[in-house]
Amino acid sequence: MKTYYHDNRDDVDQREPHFGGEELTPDQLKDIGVLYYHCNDIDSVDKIAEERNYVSRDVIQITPEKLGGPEAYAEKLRTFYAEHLHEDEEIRYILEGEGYFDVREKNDRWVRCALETGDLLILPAGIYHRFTLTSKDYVKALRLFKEQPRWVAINRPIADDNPYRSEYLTSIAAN
Ligand code: KMT
Ligand code: NI
Repeated sequence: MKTYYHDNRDDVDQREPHFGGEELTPDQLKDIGVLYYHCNDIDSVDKIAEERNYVSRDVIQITPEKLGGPEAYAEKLRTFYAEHLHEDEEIRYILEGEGYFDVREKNDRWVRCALETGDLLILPAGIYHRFTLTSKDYVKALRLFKEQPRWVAINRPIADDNPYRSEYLTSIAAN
């Protein structure tokens, strides 16, 4: 995985790299509660799932064909790319293909996490983020979840008042 500041250019397709010129270290990610692992096999994923009490999982495959054509695909891309948060951790393990998760750092700048096969990313509850596929338009990812996942995306700014947002901000305040 590569992690860097987003260039914030909105005249360029969201699926392009948007490299802003400055990379971040895993420690800088950890400071905002984002964890990253590279798992070469499913056993290492199972271990993380077990440690964090994830009991269920499913596989999501995103391509224009799977979604029923370019228009439905474009609509899906827009939905994923709306800035939002969840009341649960979001864990994604890339089985095939690529994707970008953008997360907000402390000064509200976008940080782009470029994920490839074998990358596993954990986003804490309450962090503002968004997702896009890359120009390859293909990703197959494993989603881990607990019994009753609170996966509803709550968009910004409605989520500003969400208790999980406050809790998250408190958790990273000392870093
Ligand atoms: C999300 O919550 O944005 C997603 O699940 C994106 C697809 S998983 C790589
Ligand atoms: Ni999300």
